[in-house]
Amino acid sequence: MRLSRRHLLVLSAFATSLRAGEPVKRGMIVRSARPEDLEMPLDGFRDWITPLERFFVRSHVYTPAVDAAQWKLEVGGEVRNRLSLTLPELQRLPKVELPGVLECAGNGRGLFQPTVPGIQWEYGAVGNAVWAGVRLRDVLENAGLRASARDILFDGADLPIGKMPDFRRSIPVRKALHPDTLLAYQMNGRPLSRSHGFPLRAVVPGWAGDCWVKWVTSIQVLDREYEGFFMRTAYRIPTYAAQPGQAVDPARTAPVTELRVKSVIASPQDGARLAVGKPHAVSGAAWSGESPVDRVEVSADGGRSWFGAELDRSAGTHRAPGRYGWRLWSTHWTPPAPGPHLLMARAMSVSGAAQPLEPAWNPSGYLGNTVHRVRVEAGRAGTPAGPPARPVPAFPVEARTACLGCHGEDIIAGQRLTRAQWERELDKMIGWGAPVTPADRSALVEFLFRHFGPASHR
Ligand code: HEC
Ligand SMILES: Nc1nc2c(c(=O)[nH]1)N[C@H]1C(S)=C(S)[C@@H](COP(=O)(O)O)O[C@H]1N2
Ligand SMILES: [Mo]
Repeated sequence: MRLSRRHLLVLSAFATSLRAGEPVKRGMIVRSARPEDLEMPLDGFRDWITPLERFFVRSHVYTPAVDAAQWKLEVGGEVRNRLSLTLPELQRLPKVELPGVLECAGNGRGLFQPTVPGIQWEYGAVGNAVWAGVRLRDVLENAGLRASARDILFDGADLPIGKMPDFRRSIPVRKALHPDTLLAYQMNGRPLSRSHGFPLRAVVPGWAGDCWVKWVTSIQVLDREYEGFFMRTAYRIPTYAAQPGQAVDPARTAPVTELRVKSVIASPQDGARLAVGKPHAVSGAAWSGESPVDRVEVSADGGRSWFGAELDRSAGTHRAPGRYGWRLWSTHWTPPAPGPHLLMARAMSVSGAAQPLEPAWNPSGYLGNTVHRVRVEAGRAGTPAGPPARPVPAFPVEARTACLGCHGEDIIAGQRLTRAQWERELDKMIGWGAPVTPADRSALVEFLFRHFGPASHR
């Protein structure tokens, strides 16, 4: 057999990733190929521990390749002793292991109505892994916090693209000193992969993924909250009930912190055909920030009545879920009559929080936890016809020149935005360095709005 040069390149790239022990992601929903934003499909909610091959990826910029031999963790700011630690030095501290849910603050954004800009995640920007590393507290105690210490700022080895701000985030000292807050070097028993933050990442159990900084190289102890873009502008939610579709008052917003109670139905999936009069398994996963999941209930009648699901009975649950791992749940439901049926699942936490039936809207699409609804069809033969996938239209030359220098069409084609939202998106991208000429701007907005407007479906 003769192989072309292209084949050899592909094979050698594959061999390199195998040698480096990088898991090859399989069957993921690609929201953006580069930067890498990959979503886990719904059947991932059948696994108690999400395999690395299926774990979602959310990276604002390109994945850095960190050389572990050169790598150091610098600790400074409001401390008595500055530290500079190699990986083996860090690993001399006691090793701690815990299962925990990592969920992107924007998970569920793609379900928001009115639609909002950003990666259009539906359900799977979340996973449950076993994290292992050292307590952040142990590192901070070695450095010696000064009385002025308020927030802990993480920076990673990733570099901004164009003129975008660097991804840096801070968490309050109270959360940083919690014994379950880690600097992890392992995920599911293996060294962190490149996509997930090799060689070191923050693990902030119960808090949204944006706090879980990857590729950490620097920890600065601040006497205040960090004031960069990813604290002051991004990752903020209104502290009051926002009006759907309306701008919020920036003065009345706060950083996203704790995750909300949530459950997702893994099986059956939307459009499934179920036999009438036979019991069918209904199952999924549930999690809930810092307060554990108390129970999960299922409704098959539009929410008029609810019945309890069993926790942790599903196959694959071999160990205690811990305080921050998700819980697999399952129950059975027998379709009483032919026709369409609506299945819903809602989780409640020990603290008394319940998943809402009606969505709570916010302009950046954060912390969406509306009750998951699955439409099934009882008693009819044949395979369901899903909506045909719409092909991505050809980008005109001005869009290719202005927009495809840093990322592909995918991140753009996933959006469903109004003209005003596209105008704001263009301002943001121009600020980051997109070469949009004033003469081309209105044609560009028209193109984007016509193909990727609020009513477009993909
Ligand atoms: C200088 C590099 C650069 C150029 C040029 C650029 N973008 Fe982006 N864009 C980015 C980066 C980086 C991201 C990912 C940001 C993130 O994940 O936080 C992004 C994300 C996006 C998103 C997702 C939503 C968001 O705000 O994160 C949209 C939509 C988008 N770009 C549209 C465009 C359009 C339209 C153009 C052309 C006018 C364009 N981009 C040109 C760098 C660029
Ligand atoms: N340095 C750095 N850390 C980061 C990010 C990033 O872009 N750069 N993305 C954050 C966000 S928004 C999320 S949701 C999680 C995703 O982690 P994962 O890719 O391992 O699933 O990493 C966080 N840590
Ligand atoms: Mo995120």
